[in-house]
Amino acid sequence: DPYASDPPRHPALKVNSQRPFNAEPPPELLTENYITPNPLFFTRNHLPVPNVDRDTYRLHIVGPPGSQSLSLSLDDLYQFPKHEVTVTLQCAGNRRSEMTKVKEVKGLEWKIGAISTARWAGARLCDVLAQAGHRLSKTEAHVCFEGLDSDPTGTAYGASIPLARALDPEAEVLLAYEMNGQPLPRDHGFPVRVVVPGVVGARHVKWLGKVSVEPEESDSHWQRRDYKGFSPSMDWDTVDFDSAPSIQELPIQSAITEPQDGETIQSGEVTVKGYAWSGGGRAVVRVDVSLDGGITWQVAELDKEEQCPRKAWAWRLWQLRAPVPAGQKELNIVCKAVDDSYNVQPDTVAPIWNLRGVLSNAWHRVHVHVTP
Ligand code: MTE
Ligand code: MO
Repeated sequence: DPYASDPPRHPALKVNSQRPFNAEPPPELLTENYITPNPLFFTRNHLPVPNVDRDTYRLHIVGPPGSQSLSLSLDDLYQFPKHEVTVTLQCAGNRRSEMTKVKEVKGLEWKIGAISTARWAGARLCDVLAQAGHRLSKTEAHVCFEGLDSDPTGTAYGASIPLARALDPEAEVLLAYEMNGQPLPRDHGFPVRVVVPGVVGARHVKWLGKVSVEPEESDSHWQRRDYKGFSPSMDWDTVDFDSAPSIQELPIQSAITEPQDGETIQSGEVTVKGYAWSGGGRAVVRVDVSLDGGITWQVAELDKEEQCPRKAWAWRLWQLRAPVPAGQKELNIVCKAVDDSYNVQPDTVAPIWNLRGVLSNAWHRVHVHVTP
């Protein structure tokens, strides 16, 4: 059993698949803290967790002719300036279970918890690439990452990002060796993972073994044949994966973590809580909440953790305390967020349905009963 040496996990996690291990924190724990505690951080593994020895670990940096290849130990990596950044990581499949309700899709049934936030520390990728002699080239180029996890045929997890993002110090792409002040937990990439602020989780390659600069995107299955969005009209017989770009920055997203769907609440006052986040460093500027299915709206209060314009890498937690309208036996609570480019969420799922169930960011809806 290749999964026999997987690490122990927190019992509160909601498990979507045991082998490989995929799990999310329950909604009420998700927004209890701005920083997600490491044991509750959602986990998305495609393969068994590799056992990496910190002393013999080497990170290989390879590039085109003219650059220098490097083989870096963990101690070598510590010699680069240590950079820290708070980043929210979201899986492209977050909230896929809502798409399944419209029509079947292929993928894990994530609810609203395939998203978490941590304070990451490590070397900046731009500093490491500079040491290897990389400069921005005029031709389009990509930085490809390979994990040390692999399937029975020896194929490793891989993904890539554009070289321009990797070399931009303001983009703060990290080769991270710390998560919330601790060495990376095994499930989250020990000893080194990539952190690409504002970009879909799939590019944050864990158990990083190799970084290479290439003229093309990674030829990994997960870069070329997955994590892409399509028209609702596309099915598995007609889809052409080469016709769509790989997902990088993610669209505006929000969800309600409290109360939960089907819950019974007291009349009087209701407290609605949730998270909001947008990709590409776009800040959340507003969250609107409705108690009547989207007819009337109230503006939620955003948490005090502020976001830096153009570098809003982490989510914004929010809440609304509001009177329950007298005589209501049930409430249809809805939330939607707006980012600083005034991007909004679509109101329903059907128009954004896609066969892989990615980019699910319609208004989040929760139905609750009210006791008099
Ligand atoms: N890196 C490797 N090596 N193997 C993986 O399976 N999964 C990716 C990404 N990096 C993956 C990986 C996906 S799809 C996501 S959403 C994030 O890791 C999840 O990171 P987490 O498990 O730390 O939350
Ligand atoms: Mo993912």
